[in-house]
Amino acid sequence: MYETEQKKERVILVGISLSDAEDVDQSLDELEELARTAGAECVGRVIQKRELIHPGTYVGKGKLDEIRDLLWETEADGIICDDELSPAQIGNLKDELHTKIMDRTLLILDIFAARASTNEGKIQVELAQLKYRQSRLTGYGTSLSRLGGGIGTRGPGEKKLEMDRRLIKGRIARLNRELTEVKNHRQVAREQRKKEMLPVIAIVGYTNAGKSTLLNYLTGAEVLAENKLFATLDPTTRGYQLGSGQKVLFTDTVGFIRKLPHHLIDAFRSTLEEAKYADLILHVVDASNPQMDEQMHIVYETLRGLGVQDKPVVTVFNKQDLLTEPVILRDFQADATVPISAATGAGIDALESKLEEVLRGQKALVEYTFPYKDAAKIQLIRKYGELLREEYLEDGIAVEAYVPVPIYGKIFADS
Ligand SMILES: Nc1nc2c(ncn2[C@@H]2O[C@H](COP(=O)(O)OP(=O)(O)OP(=O)(O)O)[C@@H](O)[C@H]2O)c(=O)[nH]1
Ligand SMILES: [Mg+2]
Repeated sequence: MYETEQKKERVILVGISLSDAEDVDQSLDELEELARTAGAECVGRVIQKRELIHPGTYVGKGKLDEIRDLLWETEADGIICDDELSPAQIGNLKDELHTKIMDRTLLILDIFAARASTNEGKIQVELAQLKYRQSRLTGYGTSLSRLGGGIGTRGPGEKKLEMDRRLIKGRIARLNRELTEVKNHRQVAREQRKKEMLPVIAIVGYTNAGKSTLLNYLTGAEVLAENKLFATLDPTTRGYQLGSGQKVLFTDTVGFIRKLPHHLIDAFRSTLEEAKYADLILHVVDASNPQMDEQMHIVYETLRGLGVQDKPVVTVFNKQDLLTEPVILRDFQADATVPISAATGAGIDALESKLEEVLRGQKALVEYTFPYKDAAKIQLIRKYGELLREEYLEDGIAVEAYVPVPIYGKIFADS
């Protein structure tokens, strides 16, 4: 994903095991994947069991010696800690280890910087990066231009972030203004969609679960789907007609990950909040991933953090084609679950029926005989709802249909 005009950075991963050891291994596997995505090579791992993260140096004194030796042995260029470091921790680690100090947040910001393609995405990433850096310049020296290359120096659109502390404040203010404008646009677009009365289905899930692949399969959208973390940053919305004729809008958006940096959540709030305005959440789970349960948990936690609650959820257990042995597929937080493969199309019909069923639950059932003069109302039902039965009787047209609640109100407003 990056031009490798410079040699790959060699890094050592450092993690803290606060509770069980298995957890930290999984987290470091993911950190390694992130590092690889950012173009670095992992040459070692150091894990420390501690009750608390060391407030001064992240790890304890003994571990610092171990890291120092490993740095020397492997000739690594730096370390990446699995949690976000405080400015003081960065400074102290730098003094102790004399190497480049990075953390999970920096890594994720770096990947986002390379991924952002729309104007909105670029503004959001740069804003998150500057906020992260603003308080940490001491760890790097006073100017970012002394950083050299590699992880942590990339800006959106391959622009290098070279900026002085004094300039950062002004730049942040400007980006904030631009972002407000973009948010207004997004709001207008949302209003427009609302007018169309189409149910909106937000596709959410852990990064790399197959969200974009599913959107592409369903709607023929050409969203980049890649076996890389955070392939999608910008929301894409596409119309689609479910089997029953019900038209819907699908929105694909940025994936979630554990310890998603709060700078990013803040900056990307308007993007992430797409789910908040949806009528239904389509939760995509990579059922072939051994960490599936943990990932589902993180998705729900993140949704809660964004204030997305009390919405109907349909969970798809994706990548069924990769399962060699039966796996228990359960999601107690979902209204329905469907096993699918977005790659082969298996289970997609069942998914559509489930979506219809759940959407129908949000609609009002109309069972009514309309006088012939009200034929226009039946047009309305046909356009926005799902007409189940229509019978031309002597005294009018007998109709049985599901319609969105606002349309229901319209139909019966004056009868
Ligand atoms: N075998 C198999 N691979 C799949 C399936 N669905 C998705 N993939 C692969 O999984 C990888 C990730 O898919 P994406 O659609 O990019 O995942 P995403 O959830 O959009 O990921 P981000 O945008 O990074 O959050 C790609 O390499 C897909 O080809 C599936 O059903 N079976
Ligand atoms: Mg995607």
